[in-house]
Amino acid sequence: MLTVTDLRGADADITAAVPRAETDVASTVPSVLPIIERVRAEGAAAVLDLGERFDGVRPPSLRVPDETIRAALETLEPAVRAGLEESIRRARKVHAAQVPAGSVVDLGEGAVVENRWTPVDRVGLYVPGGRAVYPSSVVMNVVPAQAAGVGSLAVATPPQAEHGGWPHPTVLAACALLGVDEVYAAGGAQAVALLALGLPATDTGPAVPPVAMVTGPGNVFVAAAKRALLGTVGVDAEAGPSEIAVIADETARADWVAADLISQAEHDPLAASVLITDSPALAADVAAQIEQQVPGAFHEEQIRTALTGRQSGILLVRDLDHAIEVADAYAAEHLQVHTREAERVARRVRNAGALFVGPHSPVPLGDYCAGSNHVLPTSGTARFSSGLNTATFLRLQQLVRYEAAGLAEVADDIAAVAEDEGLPAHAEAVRLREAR
Ligand code: HSO
Ligand code: ZN
Repeated sequence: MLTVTDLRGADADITAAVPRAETDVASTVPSVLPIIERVRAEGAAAVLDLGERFDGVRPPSLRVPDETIRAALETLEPAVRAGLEESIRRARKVHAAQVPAGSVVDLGEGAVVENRWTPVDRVGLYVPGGRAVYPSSVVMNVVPAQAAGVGSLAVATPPQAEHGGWPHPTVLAACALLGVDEVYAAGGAQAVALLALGLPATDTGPAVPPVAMVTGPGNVFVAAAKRALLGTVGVDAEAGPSEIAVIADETARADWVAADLISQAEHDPLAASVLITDSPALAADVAAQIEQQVPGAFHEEQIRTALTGRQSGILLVRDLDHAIEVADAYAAEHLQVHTREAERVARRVRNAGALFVGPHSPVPLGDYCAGSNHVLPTSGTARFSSGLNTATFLRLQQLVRYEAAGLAEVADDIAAVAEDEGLPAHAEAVRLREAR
């Protein structure tokens, strides 16, 4: 199923060997603009009408009542509840450890600059409800926001015909476990507009204050709406299809590597699964294992499409140094390392959303219960960005506190540069204070 590309030759082009799937968000932006304008003009009625049109059901009310959220938690299967609770517990520990300390820097007598981290006031989280319903993603978005100290959190998630127009009950239950009680039955571009623009109070419902940031995965319409509203609100990165790369040598277990590659292919026909190995024998074993494991899989067709797509494949490399070079060029969302001295190899990799070290740290562990976050940079963006984390929801503010002596110390420096920039009023504002 997986195409083999031999990169062992001296003239092999690594960059060309790591092709990727692409979704075209830009061309979808024009189609979401009228939706955003309708929500701005008509408020809740527009969101409900659009839900009826796009999700096939009109929710009984836009805001999901507390009793509905509570009922969803009460009917949640105990094993799923326990799994989500463990996921939350571990994620809370890891994300609490990410809160930056801030600092006070003394630059001389009467000259202090403080670096202070301040949480965003209010965040809107989009939770998809179509092909993929992921309560685990509710955890991964809410936990860092709460760890950052975000005071107000609203969730929007599509109404579902099979649940009487309310959102998916496991998503509601996850909200309840996380202590989120403001949930709207809204999906797609209209949900992003609702969160970003807010709603005025009407006779049918109270006002919805606009959020400062919208985060969370979604389809191309959600991504386009976030792009269109960027600036009005802050947004997180656009999540592309899932990606897994595995660096493996001949010590790796082919059946485990194959299972890990299949696991992420199950997400999406455009998902990417890439094996990077210096062992032709392992490559052959993994390919054979895939042929054995895929038939009969629950998402067989989707997995086949993903594994045979041009975004997936086996890359044969000369040695582990070369493997690291290829992994860095690819900059996978998830990178597993199954080699001798796996940790030493992993520490040398620079570009990856998250690294999974050794045979007992498979990506599904990180998807649910490692404590790490599963919202990670895709499509090579790990070269310059991070996964969702506590700092995503924090702003760095600087408090500048200079006294007369501190200002006097740099007054001439300011004046010289300000005059040079042709901005004498800048110089004057400082000199005035010296003239006392
Ligand atoms: N692997 C996905 C996250 C996820 N997996 C959610 C299972 N549920 C992110 O790339
Ligand atoms: Zn996954």
